[in-house]
Amino acid sequence: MPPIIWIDGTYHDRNDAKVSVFDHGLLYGDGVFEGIRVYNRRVFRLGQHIDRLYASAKGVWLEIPLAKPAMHRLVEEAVAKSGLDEAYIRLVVTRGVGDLGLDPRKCAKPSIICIVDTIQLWSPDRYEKGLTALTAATPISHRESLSPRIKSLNYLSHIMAKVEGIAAGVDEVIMLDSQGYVAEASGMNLFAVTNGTLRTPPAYAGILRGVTRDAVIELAREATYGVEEVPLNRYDLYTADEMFLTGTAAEIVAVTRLDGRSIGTGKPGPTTQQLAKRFKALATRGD
Ligand code: PXG
Repeated sequence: MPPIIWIDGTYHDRNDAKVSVFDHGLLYGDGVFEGIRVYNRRVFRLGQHIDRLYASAKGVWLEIPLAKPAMHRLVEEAVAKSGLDEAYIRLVVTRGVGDLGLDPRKCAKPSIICIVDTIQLWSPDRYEKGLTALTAATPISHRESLSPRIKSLNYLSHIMAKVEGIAAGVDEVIMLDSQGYVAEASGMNLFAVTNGTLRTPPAYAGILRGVTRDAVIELAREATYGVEEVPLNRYDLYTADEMFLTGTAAEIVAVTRLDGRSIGTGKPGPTTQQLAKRFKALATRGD
């Protein structure tokens, strides 16, 4: 019965699935994670998620005590055990138990956690009407501070941005990078559509390279849309015909109002709708 929770080799019930207060994942946000979807009992792009997890770990000098093929098997086994057709997987690797100092060498062994559960998405009316958003004053972290390409356990800047959105009564926030270019939403990548061309910030510039973002770029090219990975300003969003966000949890969702301006017609546009349909087909097909 879900949730299925696996910690360092043992399955646990929700009530006894616990980590130590000396785990540096808790004490310092020292660790990495992935959020992954299951459609029709098949894990969507597990290979890409596992590659990103190991790259994030490498980026923070953390060696995952499990080889990639074994991590693959662990996730597949946990999903099978859940019996869920549609699910959300949270894979977490923490630095492990250490002392109260921040030295990671004091942590004997990283902990691996795998949770399989269901997920609450935006309500259906948000997909129909699109989201409202504002530009947050909180920027994403500088690429040479904590690289936004690392999916780390430290999400405080994204949470602070989210709090700005909550305080202002909008659904989502758009975050800028430290140079003022448009970067991403609180847990989603962003696209602007102008004259049939999709534009999205370049992944190497220091944003999370989303698995959904990559899939949408492939689908858009298949559908003969132009796709450009270019630095974007807020002006490019304000003047776009359509704008949408992509993420594992949300899939594809339109933004129809940003900083008090209507984007395009103020309704989810045809390109967004078409790509959302194509994404659903791809995800349920499972490749
Ligand atoms: N940017 C950031 C900062 C993210 O955290 C994405 C983009 C989209 O990437 P994927 O690979 O999912 O297409 C993410 C996604 C949530 C949530 O509740 C989302 C993420 C992490 C934690 C929670 O929506 N990551």
